[in-house]
Amino acid sequence: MTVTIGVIGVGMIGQDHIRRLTHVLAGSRVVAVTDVDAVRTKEVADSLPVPARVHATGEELIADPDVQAVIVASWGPTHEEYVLASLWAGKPVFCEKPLATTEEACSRIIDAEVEAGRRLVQVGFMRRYDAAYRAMKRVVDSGDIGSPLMVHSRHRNPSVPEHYTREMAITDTAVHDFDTVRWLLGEELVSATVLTPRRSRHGGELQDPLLMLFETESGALVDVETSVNIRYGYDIRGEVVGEDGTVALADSAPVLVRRGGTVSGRVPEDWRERFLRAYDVELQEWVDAVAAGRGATGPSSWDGYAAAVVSDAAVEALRSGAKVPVTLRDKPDLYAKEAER
Ligand code: NAD
Ligand code: ISE
Repeated sequence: MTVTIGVIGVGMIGQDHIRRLTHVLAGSRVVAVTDVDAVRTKEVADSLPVPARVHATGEELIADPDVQAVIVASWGPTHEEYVLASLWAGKPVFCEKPLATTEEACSRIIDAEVEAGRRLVQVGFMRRYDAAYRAMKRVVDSGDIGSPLMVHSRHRNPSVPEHYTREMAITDTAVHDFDTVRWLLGEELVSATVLTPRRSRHGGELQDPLLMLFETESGALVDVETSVNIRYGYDIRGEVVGEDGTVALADSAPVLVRRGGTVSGRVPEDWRERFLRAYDVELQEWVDAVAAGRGATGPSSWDGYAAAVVSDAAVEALRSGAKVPVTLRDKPDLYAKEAER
């Protein structure tokens, strides 16, 4: 069966997902697209081997009977309305992170999915599909390094677009680290503190970098660094320190060159390069799940909600300088027995 997909938002990641669905992955076809940028939408639609239908709005695309499943890749504040509309239409929806930009909006999505009675939403936390992160989780789960005591997470971007605000270092960037740590440790974060070192001269008005500290339910400590103007490349690092050992992501350079008394290796240019294969696996597993009649797999609305609540607490901690508690609503049964991916 070929899953027919409609894509809302054809910017950077929307186009990248369309490319992989069309030229790399199996079992799906992009049949419809929409974006508030009408010129870009038409260009993207016409570039496909079988040109996609262009819709004027996301709502119109979701209502299209030829669209079996929806990808939401528009700006974060627009996600809620499209995910809710997909749920009300009973269509599986893959939503890029963040699921939505506020706790309340994520909660409304959870309520609608619970009402639908089955999982239909998958959130684009692609690190869970990265081979290195998966290997790291296997080590943690095996117990070989003992109980996790600390996690160090480094999230470095060479630069960010002009519209990027200081809160986005938390809501748009570190939100990946929040999900990764929850998934790696299998527990929730319960408090947030944010420290602000001297600003990088490359960040303009941005408070960059940030150093965040979180406590987990079991009492482990997590520190997350965001540096979003680091210039030298896109660098993602992680380490779990356990009672009996540690596990860390290895350097992501495919080869190291030794020459003239130095060792050097490539640092990825951006998220597309660093997580290329992770996005492939993520979307293929989603397509396969939809084709098999399962509405979703992997990161759920609950995961999107929990990451958003941590983001909200960290934003408050950034503004107040205080330690802020993270308080989650009760977890609906729908999400209780999720695949531990
Ligand atoms: P982008 O600005 O390149 O593209 C966003 C597109 O959405 C633009 O073309 C814009 O015109 C369109 N848009 C805005 N409002 C819309 C609306 N109401 N309806 C339809 N289209 C609308 O941004 P991007 O980098 O592609 O990011 C898009 C989303 O993907 C964001 O939520 C971002 O956080 C997420 N993202 C995730 C990853 C990841 O690693 N998983 C990487 C990049 C971006
Ligand atoms: C971007 O939206 C992503 O999701 C990337 O993975 C992240 O590294 C970057 O900071 C975000 O802006």
